[in-house]
Amino acid sequence: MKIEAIKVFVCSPGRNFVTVKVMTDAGVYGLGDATVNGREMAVVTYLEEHVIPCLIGRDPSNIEDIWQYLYKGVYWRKGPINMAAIAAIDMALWDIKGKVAGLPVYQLLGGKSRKGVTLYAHANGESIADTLDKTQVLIEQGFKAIRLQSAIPGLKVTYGVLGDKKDYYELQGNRPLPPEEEWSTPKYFNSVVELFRAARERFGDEIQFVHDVHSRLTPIESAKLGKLLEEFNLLFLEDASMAENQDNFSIIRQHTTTPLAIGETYNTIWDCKDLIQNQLIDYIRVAATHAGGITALRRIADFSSIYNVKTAPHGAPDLSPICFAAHMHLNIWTPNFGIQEFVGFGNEQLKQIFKHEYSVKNGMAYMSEAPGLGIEFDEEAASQYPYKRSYLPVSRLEDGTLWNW
Ligand code: CS2
Ligand code: MG
Repeated sequence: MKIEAIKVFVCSPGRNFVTVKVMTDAGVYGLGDATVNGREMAVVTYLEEHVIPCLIGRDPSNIEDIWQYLYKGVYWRKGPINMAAIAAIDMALWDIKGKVAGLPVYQLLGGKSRKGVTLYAHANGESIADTLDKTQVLIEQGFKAIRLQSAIPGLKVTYGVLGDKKDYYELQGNRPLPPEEEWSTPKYFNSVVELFRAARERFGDEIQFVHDVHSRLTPIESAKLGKLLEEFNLLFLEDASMAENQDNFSIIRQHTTTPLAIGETYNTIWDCKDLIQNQLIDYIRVAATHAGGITALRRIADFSSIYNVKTAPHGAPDLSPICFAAHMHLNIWTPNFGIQEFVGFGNEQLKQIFKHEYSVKNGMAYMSEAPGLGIEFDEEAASQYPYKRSYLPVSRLEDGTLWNW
């Protein structure tokens, strides 16, 4: 079997997604997600101009060799654009291999290690009360783990909070230039601890809570927050500090037992090796799309399993259902799986384009037994929603200093 052609599709059913389709001379094809939020066309060009020409004619069954060829062969290794391109090809090759074998990809990884995949959902509110009301709805839907993000009094906009937008797609999909958002750590500290105190008072100790700091604090600020939140027993505090400096987490770890999660902005095992082997974190959150695909995440999961670190793959609205499918196969197999972030299967347009049989019940996701990744991409439906440039916001402190969004 040989790779005959590779097509890249960009569609915008509310927000942009980059989808790769690898076609073989045997008529079997595979799908991959290459979406890098706010820089989608960089990946498209990288794939079309630099990656695809090297793959035509190769044997798609040689997944590992192709991964090594694309990773080491570029010389300029790592980075979000490069690794998203590799990831999409990798996911598609696993999809093909599963279809040829007549098996869902998880069977090729080692079979099921659990009945279903535990999810955590998002509760975002304009106030603490609104956030808790949204939490109540999710609990009634059966979720046992919920991420709480609440608007910060005194700030016009807060990360994760929808404001007047109806969903994440409306929030993320229409930013012709990067919107500027204000951040104030003091104002954040004035409300974040109260959020979790109120949540524990209202919901008791059974529900698991997570919180995403989104890299906005310095290590000692994160250490303070971790200590203040210890009494509320979070499942984890995510992106507690800037991810580039893995040493940040040595400082945080000395001061608090609140579990730490990081990884959505990492692109290779090298970005998180020290955190994992020094047990400075408890959950690694790398995403198949941003960290090199199934082949790469399998390696990171195995490495993490030696150091008591669980996987908690990133599952934001800017990762396509193809990435969710890849995560499902990894999550059902990974012995040290922790939890999967879940923001729903998307809006109605998304459901027209990406079709699958994954299901969610009582806060758990259940596998599709279809061969390969178990997801289909409707090119005709996708063509109804052409690419529309959109950016992530940038953040500034109240004095205008550019900060971490
Ligand atoms: C967030 C993401 O879900 C999360 O944990 O950090 O929504 C993140 O803001 C987006 O992926 C950025 O594109
Ligand atoms: Mg995050």
